Amino acid sequence: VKGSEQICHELARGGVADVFGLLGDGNYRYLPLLSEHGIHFHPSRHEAGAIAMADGYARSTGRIGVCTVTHGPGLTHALSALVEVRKSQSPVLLLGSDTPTWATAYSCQDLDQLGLLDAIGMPSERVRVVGTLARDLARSITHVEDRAEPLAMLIPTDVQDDACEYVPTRIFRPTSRRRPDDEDLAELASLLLTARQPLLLAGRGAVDPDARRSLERLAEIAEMLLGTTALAKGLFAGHPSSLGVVGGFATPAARQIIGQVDLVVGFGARFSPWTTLSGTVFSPDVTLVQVDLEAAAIGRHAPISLGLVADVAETADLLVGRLQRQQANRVGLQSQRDALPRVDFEAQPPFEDVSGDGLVDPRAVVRELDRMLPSERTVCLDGGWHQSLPILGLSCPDARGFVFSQTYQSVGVGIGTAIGAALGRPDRLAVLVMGDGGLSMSIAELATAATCGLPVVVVVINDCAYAAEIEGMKWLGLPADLAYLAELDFAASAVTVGGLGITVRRLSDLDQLRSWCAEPQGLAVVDCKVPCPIDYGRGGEDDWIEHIWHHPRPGRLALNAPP
Ligand SMILES: Cc1ncc(C[n+]2csc(CCOP(=O)(O)OP(=O)(O)O)c2C)c(N)n1
Ligand SMILES: [Mg+2]
Repeated sequence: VKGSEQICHELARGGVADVFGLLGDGNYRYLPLLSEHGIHFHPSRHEAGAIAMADGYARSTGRIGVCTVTHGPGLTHALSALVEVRKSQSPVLLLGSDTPTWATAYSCQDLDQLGLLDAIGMPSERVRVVGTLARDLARSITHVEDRAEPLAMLIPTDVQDDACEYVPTRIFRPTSRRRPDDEDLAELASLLLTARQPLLLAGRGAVDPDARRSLERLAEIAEMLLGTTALAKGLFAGHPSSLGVVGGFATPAARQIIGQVDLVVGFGARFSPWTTLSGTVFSPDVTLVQVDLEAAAIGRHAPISLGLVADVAETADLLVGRLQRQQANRVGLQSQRDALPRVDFEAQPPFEDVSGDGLVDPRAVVRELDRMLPSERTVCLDGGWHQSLPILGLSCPDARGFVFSQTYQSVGVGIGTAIGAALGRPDRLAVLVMGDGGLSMSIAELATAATCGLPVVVVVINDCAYAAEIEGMKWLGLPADLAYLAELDFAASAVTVGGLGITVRRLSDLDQLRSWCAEPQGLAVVDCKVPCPIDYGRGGEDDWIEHIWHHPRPGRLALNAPP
């Protein structure tokens, strides 16, 4: 059996139903065969889009996202999206390729791809002979699923052409959940029993319905407040003890409570500068505990008093059992939940509407969208000054309904993730909020969105600027003229690719989207003409941007490292 066919067999056996990619001689040997194996191929228009599609698919479904690009330029095009995948530890398998094993380093598309992938920290392998291909592929699928981290597998073109006897590989899937150390568990239980106001903080490592149930049960028994990192927004949606997102994207009401807690137990949360605002979001004497599957992640960003290297759901279940057996009550007997002010901590913060003169306030747009769009939605975002809008203004049904693809802060990957989410969760409407700079950078994928077969809404916060850079340049006292852009008509771009284009200069223009929502089909681009720059009422140390883009001020830098 030829290598190209073995690839299809192994993907099908691994349960892969969808593959995202862009054609080239590195993958056209097997892409036409996928459909015979019941696998759908979803083409992108740029390789970064293909990676982002797999990423959005993986995050919105919890399943492995598989993508493929050709070697050389295909891989170099894909890089920024790949770094995002790597930094977010998204379960994405990249099926790369390579020039034939006999090619010289002077072949035109030859490149030290393993070196390149190594430089971005991406685990990667190169298949050497067809005899190991099936096994290598089966291993790589289990690796991505088991470790919940990406992997690149490079398959040279001659290996795809070669043939050998095909022996289907037995696929080994881990079943047991890693248990925490007993002593650590006892210590955590006693911390919980003596805490005055404990907070359970869930991160991306806890984004799973199974883990959510266990964590909510623990919060109930141990009377903990609930919060999430930005990446896990929506995990506790609607829960009465939920404060929503903790950190730079917390609502003002939630932030007040967060500043008072004395114990934070992070489950699959890594206390990044976004979550802690470089250490300033919690009170100075707070105790931090971290539960994470990866030992090296404990204490990476913040000083941790106790670290448990274990499965989050398993740890929560064991804690519940222990607390129940001890029949112990916390000292602060009064339920924290009852003591909370009666406000919706996750509601969009109040703002002064600055709409007028043919421009709309994007916060008003988002508020309207939140009411209008079906609640079964996947909210996706991109990077820029506008980035907080969907986080603070759009609710999502659960954590899989929120795709935060901005760990690397690479502008332009959002559209790919939205298309991947649309394909992965056809029961939910994919909604993307992005800037005019980000969309012009990745505009090729509007065509992909229009033809992917599922509805996608792209809301453009069109301020004719790289607004985030205006703020950054102003901060340094520099003229910001270069950060202003010519006005583009994105509604017209949508029409060009066969989608619906809506230009929004006043809120009533959104009525067209309301009609579209009755029976959503294809691509809808909502081009919102907004003032620039908008003062979102942030600034200084309270601003999330301060903790990501600007260099930390001396004295506060200890916690400032990538999320
Ligand atoms: C790939 C990439 N290029 C450049 C940047 C620098 N950058 C950060 S935000 C930003 C502005 C993005 O403009 P837009 O999408 O319109 O969002 P806005 O800030 O205007 O809301 C730029 C250029 C980046 N983060 N990523
Ligand atoms: Mg802009």
